[in-house]
Amino acid sequence: MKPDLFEAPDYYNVDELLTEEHKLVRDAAREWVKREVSPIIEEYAQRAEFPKQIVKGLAEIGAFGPYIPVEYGGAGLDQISYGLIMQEIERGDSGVRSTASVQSSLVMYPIWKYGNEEQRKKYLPKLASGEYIGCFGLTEPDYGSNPGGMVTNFKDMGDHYLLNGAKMWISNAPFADVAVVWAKNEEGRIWGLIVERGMEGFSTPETHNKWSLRASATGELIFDNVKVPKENLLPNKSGLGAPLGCLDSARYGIAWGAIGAAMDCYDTALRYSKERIQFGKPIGGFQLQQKKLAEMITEITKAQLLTWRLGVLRNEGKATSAQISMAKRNNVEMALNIAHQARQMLGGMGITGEYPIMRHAMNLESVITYEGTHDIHLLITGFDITGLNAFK
Ligand code: TGC
Ligand code: FAD
Repeated sequence: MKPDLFEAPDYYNVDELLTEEHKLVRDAAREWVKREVSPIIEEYAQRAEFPKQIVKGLAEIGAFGPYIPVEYGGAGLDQISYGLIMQEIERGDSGVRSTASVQSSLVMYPIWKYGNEEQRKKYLPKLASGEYIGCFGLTEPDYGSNPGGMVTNFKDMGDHYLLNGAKMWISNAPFADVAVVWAKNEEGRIWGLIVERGMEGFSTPETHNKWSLRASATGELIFDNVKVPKENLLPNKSGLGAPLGCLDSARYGIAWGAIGAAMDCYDTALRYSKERIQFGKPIGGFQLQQKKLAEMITEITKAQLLTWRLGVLRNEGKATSAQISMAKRNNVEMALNIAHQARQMLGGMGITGEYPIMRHAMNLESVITYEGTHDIHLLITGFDITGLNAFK
């Protein structure tokens, strides 16, 4: 892969909207990605392997629990810093951002928000330092967009719960130490349970042959009469709103992350367009290529402003789920379109691992599907503005 010469576009001086702390956090993450992710990521993606050696670095830049309070090992940052970290990591690779998203928003967040003090103290510091890696089990083979239909269940056996069922498409599953699993009790109410690797009857087979998110490990969670200690139930929230609340945090991070992937594709295509000579001049001098670049920077700028504003609303505790949903949908589609356009601008070179564009494009095919598909997010906006539910 070519050396990482990334220069971040900032067409509307969005940097002026950031505090010194935001910029310090962002720049530290950017430097770390250049040093530790860019040189190795292509090789790991080609091998379909998660680079486990970067876990410690992810913890050091605050990517595990950016907004979790310091007393639990988190970085205690605000929502914009959290977003900027996700942007920089996904500039490197969506699969690496996935690992950070799952750890922070889907494992640490529910333990922090829905867990008790003992659970917080037991798990959060280890997750923040990367000593433990977590995963989040919501999706099932027959219940993806419609997680409320889940059939994974647990029974109260007096001194423990007995968990049965299966989850699929679970990021980090193959090597996770702990899983936050959503299951129904005997009354059909959804609760979160912390399941630990090593519990009898719990297995995590890896999902192979993915063309997308190859540097992120995906797998199943299989529960065959797993005895879960009663103290592992997250006691403070139940119902579908509990896992969906975690998704709000993760979707917000993805809205920022997608900008990172788009920036990398744009920056690569812009540089290439000035260097690649055809018909006696740089291809960037042709109107058709300029149209692509002009549209890319316009869309990135719009996404930056949308996401920054959403970050302010999140900091004020005012962002709605539907607002987050809009940003996730818009920014991921924007990034995927830019990846496709940028790939074309590199001609044949665009399909090779010499440049990051094809990897981003393939990764974004997962990002546009997980955390709610593009269509589900359109329906969430449709429901929000009309008050009419078109899901069912
Ligand atoms: P519905 O009846 O609308 O809602 C049930 C309850 O949940 C509440 N709620 C939310 N709460 C918090 N945040 C949200 N975003 C919420 N959306 C809804 C709602 O108020 C209600 O509460 P209550 O108290 O009235 O019971 O539920 P529904 O069954 O009609 O479904 C709605 C729908 C389709 C929007 C929802 O199921 C959905 O979002 N589906 C998409 C599924 C999804 O996103 N799955 C993601 C799995 S995790 C993942 O992909 C991780 S990838 C990570 C990585 O690698 O980076
Ligand atoms: P389906 O729900 O079967 O959808 C198929 C198609 O039908 C989609 O186009 C969808 O938009 C459309 N559709 C569905 N319902 C409607 C409707 N009402 N109206 C109109 N169209 C509709 N899940 C986890 O729990 N944890 C994870 O860590 C995790 N990581 C993932 C990692 C990867 C790489 C991938 C690909 C997925 C991951 N997922 C994870 C699962 C992901 O959230 C689901 O794939 C996603 O929610 C969609 O579910 P599905 O694949 O079953 O598609």
